[in-house]
Order: sequence, then C-alpha cells, then structure tokens
Amino acid sequence: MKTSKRLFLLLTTAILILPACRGRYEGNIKTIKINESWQFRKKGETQWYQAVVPGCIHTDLMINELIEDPFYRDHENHVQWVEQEEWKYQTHFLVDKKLLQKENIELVFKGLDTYAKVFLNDTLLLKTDNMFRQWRVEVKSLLKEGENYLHIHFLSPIKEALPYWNHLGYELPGGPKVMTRKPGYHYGWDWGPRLVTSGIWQPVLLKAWDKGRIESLQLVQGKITNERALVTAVFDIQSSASQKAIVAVRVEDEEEQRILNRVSLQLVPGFNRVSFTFEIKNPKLWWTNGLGEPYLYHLKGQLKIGRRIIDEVSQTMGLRTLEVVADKEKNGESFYFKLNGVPLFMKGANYIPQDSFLNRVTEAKYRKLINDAVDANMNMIRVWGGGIYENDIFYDLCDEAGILVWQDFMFACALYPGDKEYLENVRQEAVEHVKRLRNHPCIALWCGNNEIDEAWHNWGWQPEFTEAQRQMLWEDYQKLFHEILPGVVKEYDSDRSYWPSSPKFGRSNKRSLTEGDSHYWGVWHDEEPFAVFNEISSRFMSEYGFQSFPPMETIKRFTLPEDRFIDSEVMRVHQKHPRGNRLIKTYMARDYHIPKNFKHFLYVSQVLQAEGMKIGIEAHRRAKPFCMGTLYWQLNDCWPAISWSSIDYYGNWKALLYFVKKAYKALLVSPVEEKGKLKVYIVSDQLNPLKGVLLLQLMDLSGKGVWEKSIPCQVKPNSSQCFFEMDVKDLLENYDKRNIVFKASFLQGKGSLSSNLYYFVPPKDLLLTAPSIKSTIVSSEKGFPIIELSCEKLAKNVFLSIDEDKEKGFFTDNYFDLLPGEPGKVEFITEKKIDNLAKKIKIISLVEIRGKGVER
Ligand code: BMA
Repeated sequence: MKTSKRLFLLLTTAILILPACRGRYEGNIKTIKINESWQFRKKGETQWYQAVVPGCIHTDLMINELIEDPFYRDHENHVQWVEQEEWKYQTHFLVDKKLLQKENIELVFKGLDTYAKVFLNDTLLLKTDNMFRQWRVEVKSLLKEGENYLHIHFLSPIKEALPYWNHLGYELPGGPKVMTRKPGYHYGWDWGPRLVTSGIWQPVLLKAWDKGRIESLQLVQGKITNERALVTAVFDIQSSASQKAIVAVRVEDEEEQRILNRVSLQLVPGFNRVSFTFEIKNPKLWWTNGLGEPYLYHLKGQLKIGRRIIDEVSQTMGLRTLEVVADKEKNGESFYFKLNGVPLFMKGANYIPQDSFLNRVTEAKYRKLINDAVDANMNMIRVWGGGIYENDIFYDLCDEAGILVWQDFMFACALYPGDKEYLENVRQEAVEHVKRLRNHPCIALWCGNNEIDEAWHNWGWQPEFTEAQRQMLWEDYQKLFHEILPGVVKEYDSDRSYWPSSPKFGRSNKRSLTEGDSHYWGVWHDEEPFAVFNEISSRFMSEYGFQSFPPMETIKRFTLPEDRFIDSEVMRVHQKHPRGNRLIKTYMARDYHIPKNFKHFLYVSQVLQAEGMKIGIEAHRRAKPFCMGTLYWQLNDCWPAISWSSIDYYGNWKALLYFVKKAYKALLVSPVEEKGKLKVYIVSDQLNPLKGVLLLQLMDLSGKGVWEKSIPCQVKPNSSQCFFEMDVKDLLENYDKRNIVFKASFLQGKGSLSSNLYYFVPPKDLLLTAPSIKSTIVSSEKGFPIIELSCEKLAKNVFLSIDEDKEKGFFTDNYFDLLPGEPGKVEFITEKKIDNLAKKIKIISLVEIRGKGVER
C-alpha cells in the first residue's frame, strides 16, 4: 500500500474524536447515525486510514491518495488488485444511559457491499452476503454505556464467490459474478469499467424504541371516481406489550390538514397488522409529464399509545390507475400502459447507475438527471437490471416529476444459481424492495430480468450444457422468474404487474415484433442501416441504441493531450464495446465525410447517433397504437466513456438528448419515405383534438422556396395519422435531390406548434456550402444571454461550444439545422456571468469541417 501523502492518516484509535449520540427523538424512536470517525485498513496491514461512510473502498483509497483515480487514463487497469483484498472498517460510538434504557435497540445496516462479518464490541453480530439487502440486528444486550466498538470485515467479493462457483460443476453464463448479489455492472459492462467495490455503501443507524413502532405503511388504492377515492392503509406494527393503541392517517397538505381516518385497537406483543379505509373527496389524479400534474398528497401515518404519538411515518401518495394491457389480438399481443384509463405512449430511456462508485451520486445529481428527463419530454425511465434498486430519492423525484419507472429486478444477461439458499436470499431482497417502493405512484411495473429469456433461447448458451443440465437450468430460471419474483409481487404489491423478462422474445423470434416488449439491436450489432427502423415495428421498443463519443470537455478530464485520438490506448480503455469504434466509423462512412480532426470526429459521432436515433424514435411514434412505447438505450453513463448514452458522466447533453427532446414533444410532425413515397404523419400524445394546417415546403439549400402546399387537418387525440403522401419522383421531378430540404410544420393561426425537416440524400451528399452564420448576443428576461443566429445558406447541425477549459454552461438547443431566413435563438444558461461571451462561443456546422484537420 502506498504510504506517501496520507492526508487523513490517523495513527491509533486512541486519538479518535468520538461522535456523541446524535439524532432526534422522533416521538418515541431515537435514531443515531453511525457515520463518523470511521477508519479502514487492508487486512494484514496495521495502518488505519480515515474512511467516509457511506462510501466504498475505492473512494476511500482515493481520498487517502493510496490509489489514483481509476477513471483517469488507463488507471482502471492499475486498481484491479483491490477486488482481491480483504478490508477492515472500524469506528467507535458513544451510547448514553438514556438510550440504553430503551426497550429495543437495533443496529441497521442499510447496505453492506457485500460479504461482511460485523462485530460489535468484538462479538460477531452478523454475516452478510447481499449488497441489495438491509440488515437489522437487535443489539441491546451487546451495547454498553460509553464507548462501543463496531468493526466490519469485508471479504474479497471475488475470492468468496469462487469456491461456490467451482462447486457448481458447470459454468453459468455470466461467470462467477452471478454467485454474488452485487450489481452486475461492477464487474464491467460494454459501457462500464470493472471496479468491484467493497464497503459500507449505505448508512449505518442505531435505532432505539419503546412500546411500539410502525414497521411499514402500505397504501392500497381502491375505487377512484370524480367524487371520491377510497384508499386502504395497511399498517404493520411492532409492539412490545399487550396494549391499547390508536392508528391514524392524516393529510398534511397546504390546503388541508386533518385526520382522514383512525382506529383504536388492542396490540399484541410482537407483530400486528391493522388496516382501514379512508376517503379522499374530489380526488386530484397523478398524471405523467406532458399529460397533467403529477399531483401528490402528503400523508402521515401515526401510532398513538396513551396520549402520545409514539411513531409517525410521512408518505406521499399519487392517486392513479395504471394497467399493463397485454391482450391477445389477431396479429399478436398488445403491450401498453393505461394511465387513469388513457392508453399512454411511453417515451423514455434506459437508466444505469450514475457512477461506478455509488456513494458519489449526490442528491444534486439525481435532481439534475430527472430534470433532464423531464426537460427532454420523457414520461418513463427503465431502471435496468444490471445496476441497483435505486435510492429513495430517485423514486421521490420521479413521483414529483410524473416519470413512470419500469423497474427491473437486478438480474441481467446471465444465468443465476438455483439452490435453496441463493433463492431465499433473492426472495428476501425482492421483498425488501417491493415493500420499500410499492407506495410510489411512479412504479409502473416489476420486471424479472434483462434479456435472460432472450439469451437462453438465442445466444447460443444451450449447447454448452448436457440435456440434463439444460433442463435443470431452465427449471431454475422458471423458479426464480416465474414463481419466486412474481410471488413476491403478488404478495406485497398485488396491484402492480409483473413482467418476467425484457424483452418478451429475442430478436430472432418473429413474435418479438408482434408481442410484448422488444429490444431491437439489428441497428448497431448487425450493422443494419438506421432506415431499418422505418421498416420494423414492435409493440413496445424497450431497447435500441447507438454509440457516440463524449464531448471534448469530458475527454480532456480523463486524458493527456497525447491520448486524444480515436484508437489511442487510453481511449480504448474507455470504449468497452469490442467493435465499438469500428461500428461508429462504419456507420459514419455511410452518411458523413469522416473528419480527420479528433474534435470534429467527436462532434460528427454525436450527430450520427442523434440522427440515427431520431429515425428510430419517430418510426416508433408513427407506429402508434400498434407500438406504444420507445425507450432508447441508454440515458446516462457511470464513468466518462464512449457509449450509447445521451448524457455523459459529467452531465453534459450529447446531441442525442437535444434530438430526443424534439422527437418526444407531445405533437410530432414526422416526414418519412416509404416505398418511394414521401409521407407526412402527425403524431399527437395530447388528449384534446387539434385543428390546424399542415404546411409543407420544399426549399433549396439557399432557402429559396420551390414548392409549397397547405393541408387543413384535424388531429385526433392520442393518435398517429398520415396527412400527406406523394411519389418522391413526382415531388422532386425538377430538382436536384442534393440541393433540397423539405420542411413540414403544423400551424395554428400564425404559430407553428411543431415542425421537422427531411432530406432526400445522406448529409455527405448534400450540396452544402459555407452558410455564413451570423450570431448576436442579447440578454433574456431571466438574465441569461441569448444567442441569435442567422445564416445565408442552410447550416447543417449547427454546433455551439465554449472554451471547455475555462467556462461552463448549458445551451438550450444545439446541433440543429438552421435555415436561411429563419433565425434561431439559443439561450446559454450559466451559473456565473461570462465576460466577452461572443468571442468565446465557437460555432461550426457540418460543412465547415469537411476535409479539415490532421488524421490520427
Ligand atoms: C442491452 C443492455 C445492456 C447492454 C446494451 C448495449 O441489451 O441490456 O446489456 O449494455 O444492450 O450492448
């Protein structure tokens, strides 16, 4: 272990400053956070270092400068030894007399990563083997007044799994990691590094209580009409005696604070369940982003014994009905969500954990990400099964924002053991998370796993096993995903749907296009052109995607100047897909001139990804109601990488998210070529009909109009309709395709509600010339600068950037096409005022970078 620069070195435990009993008496419950004065050391060494709790071994090693940042250059490779080691964590905490007088005292570990032996005052308290679970241990008899010693010994997650793995007698697809209940992505993924952490990743609490406490409060919605909603409150209560109690639910909204209902009862010692129904008059419903307000009621569940409220839980509640409609039809089986009776087209993305080191995901990062999703007009996020069951804040924010969550259980792309102990461990894990999350209106469905059904049938796994093994493995699969997990959902959250695997069928099964959700990876993995998105359709596209490079400002943060070329060793460490760079170049060559300059290559890679995904998204939306959802892969990153993400690790929007924002607008005008015809669709997710005019214009690239047509149209609510079609040959008879842009706009009065451009040749064949972009900066009402842009010739994919070393800000639009005679406006949101902004903003478009730069 490196010993230099130990900023936080603490020599002995003797000099520790012990935390006093901090915490609040919440009624009768006292909670003390044990998050201070933690130290760690490697097993076999004597030196203790300061640790941060919650945290993980890698970040602790970094803080103490014992390892370098694994995200920097190729340092991921230098820290692989960490996973092989055992780590000890310790702290001392004070307990006072008053606390010891409590009837019950419990140590709660909200999350330990992963194989740990926990000792309190040198007595073995607990052995853990599941990072996703919480652990609660009664400790009253072990605690003493004054100083107490807590010590956790983390075993190597790799070494612990191996004997178990070797004992199997065959190799499960996914490798030894499947033996360990820990996020799959920690072991490396095709967008993420291998950083197998250990540590105390969630808070440690001491909870002390007398008499009784509320274990959980479940809110089960009954019938909802315009006049009233009936809700049943189910309280699970622990009582230390036979005693009388009152259990109540209060509403604590701004306009109303009162008890909604209460019951008196006689508690028995131990576990008690009590339920009663209450009524909400003139209920306000919870709606998704774009459709209405995601209204939340603020409730309190209370337990009163004698005259005192001895426990109280706060709970928000969103009233809504949500069904997953999977009905057999003539041509397959539908798959869609119905919210408050309205069939809902889902627009969103797949989410992965925001960091390899989960303790670094701050509340601010959660807020920014969910705000970005809202800003991009999403109404669903899929929490993918190779990551984690997210922290409460994630679901709280989704509740507030009206974003539905497709929640996978944490199983992805592998087979898992089927022995009794493992299955029981997993069952407990599922029970905990279903109970934790079931009151969130945002949870749309529980899904067993990511791609395992598809993999079993299509990924060539089966020939690796004997017939008997195959049978056993499939039985194990069925046990977990068709019995245990749906059983847990049925028992603890019976109103929600369970879906065994995403996708329902793999791509090589034709039924994947007519039944259930599907993952379409013909584009990318099989190198099919983006236009294939226009030909295939499915009932719900829960995955499809394309990679791009992050922007230069991100690359600068993990490279040295000599690393900054596409296939440099360092860049390849940050490209986890074996064929990734080659695929990007292959697709780029089809549609673009491949830039020689690295910075320009980054830009074109993003434009390529964005334009490609736009084709997919619009095709899925046009296919409504046959197709009722589109979730692209992937929303975000867990480290700075070349990946499918739309937001990079540092929160920067790639071109893709700007395109998504437009393609996910409630009203979409979508031109497309189908079998030699140009068609224009209007897709509306609005619930009201719209009357307006569809204006169609052909222009040359200098902005001169050559053809125009206006079509009065009535757009039905929640629909996709084709309002125009014409043979492309006839339409373009007199013009050079390479010099033409088609614009379709939906107008009401003079205002355009939505518009879109269409080109008849790939960008590399367009006769683009220098657009002569002019920009002026004016101040907006909010005080942020606005950049007004105009051009003389069509400017394709105008890209605004600012000196990435010095300044930071967010352009409200970017990578867009600018038409002559149609000025553009972009706001630049910054935290601090930037002097000489006009000089610092750089503007380029596709034509300016052709043939420029040096190839590397
Ligand atoms: C999907 C996901 C991930 C993977 C992505 C890109 O199938 O489920 O497993 O990262 O493809 O290959």
